[in-house]
Amino acid sequence: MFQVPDLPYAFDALEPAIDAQTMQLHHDKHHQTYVDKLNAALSGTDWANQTEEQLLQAAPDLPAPIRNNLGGHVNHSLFWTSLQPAAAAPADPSSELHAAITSAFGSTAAFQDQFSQAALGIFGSGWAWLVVKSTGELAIGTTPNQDSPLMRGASLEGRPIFGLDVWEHAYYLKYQNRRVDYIAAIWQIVSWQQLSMRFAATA
Ligand code: MN3
Repeated sequence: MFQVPDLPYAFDALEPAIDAQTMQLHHDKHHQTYVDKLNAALSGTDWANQTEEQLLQAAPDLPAPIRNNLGGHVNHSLFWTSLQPAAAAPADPSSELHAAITSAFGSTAAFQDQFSQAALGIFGSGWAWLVVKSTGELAIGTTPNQDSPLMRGASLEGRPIFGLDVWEHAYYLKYQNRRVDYIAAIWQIVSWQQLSMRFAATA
């Protein structure tokens, strides 16, 4: 049985970038629903005894209700820990991640601009990602719906360093149609510490 992880901070900890009501609904309702539906879809099937890693590898063969809700669970679990209260620095990537970002995109500011443009350009619901490809290079990309870069055969495959939820439920209460403002605010609450730890783990 999969479970929703606790948030590592209070619902209002990401204010004003993300409001408390959005965080509560997003975590307690949306994420919980993905987990409930995932567990229900797995129940009584041959997939029920598989680990998360095994299921992600089996993604092309999974029934849609398992695949979609698995992605919802995996993506949101990564999302919560990608963020932190704005006051809880460090506000910069590690020297290793900084060097890799500079090599791949030119500068941290250029990375943020390219990532923001990718997130802004998603048509409908999906996620924007910074991943480490199998070649070891950093790349920016997007996935539709709840597809995860960890899923074999996904349109973007790699080890996720940062994922941004650009479904409307992630921002609509506060930002309505202004996705651009939501994306801009995210950079105030990105946990560079977490992103740097994930990057170090891919080395
Ligand atoms: Mn979401």
